Amino acid sequence: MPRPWSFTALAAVCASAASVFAQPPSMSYPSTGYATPPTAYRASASPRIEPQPPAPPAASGQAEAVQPQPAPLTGGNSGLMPEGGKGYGASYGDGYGYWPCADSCALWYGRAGASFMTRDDLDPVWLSYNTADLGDGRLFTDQASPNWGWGGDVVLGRLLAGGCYAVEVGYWGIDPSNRQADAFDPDGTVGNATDLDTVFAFDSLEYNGTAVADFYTNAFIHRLVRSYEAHNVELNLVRSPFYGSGFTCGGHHVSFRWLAGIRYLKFNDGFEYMTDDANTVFDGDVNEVTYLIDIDNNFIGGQVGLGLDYRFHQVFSAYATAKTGFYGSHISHRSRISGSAGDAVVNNAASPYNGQAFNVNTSTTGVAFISEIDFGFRYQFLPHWSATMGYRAVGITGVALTTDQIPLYFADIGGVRDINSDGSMILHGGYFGIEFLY
Ligand SMILES: [Ca+2]
Ligand SMILES: [Ca+2]
Ligand SMILES: [Ca+2]
Repeated sequence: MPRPWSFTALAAVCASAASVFAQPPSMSYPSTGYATPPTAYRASASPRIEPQPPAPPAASGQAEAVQPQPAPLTGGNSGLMPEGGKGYGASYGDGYGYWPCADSCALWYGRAGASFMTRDDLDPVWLSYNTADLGDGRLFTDQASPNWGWGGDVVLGRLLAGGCYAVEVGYWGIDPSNRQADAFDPDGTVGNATDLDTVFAFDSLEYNGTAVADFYTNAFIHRLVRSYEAHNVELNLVRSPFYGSGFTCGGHHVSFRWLAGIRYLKFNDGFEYMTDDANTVFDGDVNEVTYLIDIDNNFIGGQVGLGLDYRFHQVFSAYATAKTGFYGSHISHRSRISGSAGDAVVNNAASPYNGQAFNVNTSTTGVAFISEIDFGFRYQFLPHWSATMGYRAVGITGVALTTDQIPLYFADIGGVRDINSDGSMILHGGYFGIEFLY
């Protein structure tokens, strides 16, 4: 692995190698169909080099030690860093980057891009109905089904051991805009037999001296607002890494990677079920009540993974990765029923929670599994640069979701404090980015 003080020597080696080798032997390429490479990478009119046995590492800094091997190109999970040669930058004769498997000048790689992802929705929860027809559900949670959202998607890797390993840190996240669904009085006239009501009894809860249920019954409007947010950070040790090909120096079109590391994933789930008993405008007046649930799931744990790379063309490759891990979770939860006049409170002398507010902040710890599959394609459009497009799906068990916290009996504050964290969900979607290796 090059040290900073040897950069100059290696750079000289690479530069001399680039002028010596026109292209790897034993390869034939179509004469058209590829973009003309930058002049800096175009080969000179050097003679074709006949196949050579693998050369020793270029530790001596001599040009003879950096001859490309005659092996065919392999995937190496990238079109960026082929194996074969021992001299970085040895040959870009046809606009392909024949990068070495080891002993490379390259130390860093990365990707900067964006993801466009969503979460799966749960079975719909029924919230509101028409008092004249119990079968006429007016509001369900899936009417505010999860949005798709954009987010950053970045990777930074440092090659180790001549490119055979890398330490890689990555981030992706999504923060979509909220979804909202409204339900109105079915016939437009509040106070008759055909009115808007909620399926929740709200039991003996009172808000501003009146039963909470009264604010939801014969209401002008019910509103549901749902939100979620996810952020993922990983630190992995990668064998035969993202761009590396140390594992595939023998030269195959198919290669494998493995990885092991740690992951932190934060998933927030938000839910607000609101009512307005005076008009259809939510402006904070005392006749408006909101039932809010907000949950932060934090997962941290170890994972292992396997990757498969397949180069099916000089500049096109495909890859797939599977990861799984075991996680500890820390979950914080809030449930609250309130309005501008304050919190709803239990008004039931027979209840152990009499007088307590329905405003609960609790947290818990647990365990979870997180697994991910990821596949995509890579197009190397310049020797140091690729464009990538892929799809990932992340499955999580042991997650606390808002709609799992709705109690059967609202006055049971103790039951509301207990967090139900046996849910599962999937985050999935596409991503794309520009990759580099230097
Ligand atoms: Ca009505
Ligand atoms: Ca009412
Ligand atoms: Ca209002």
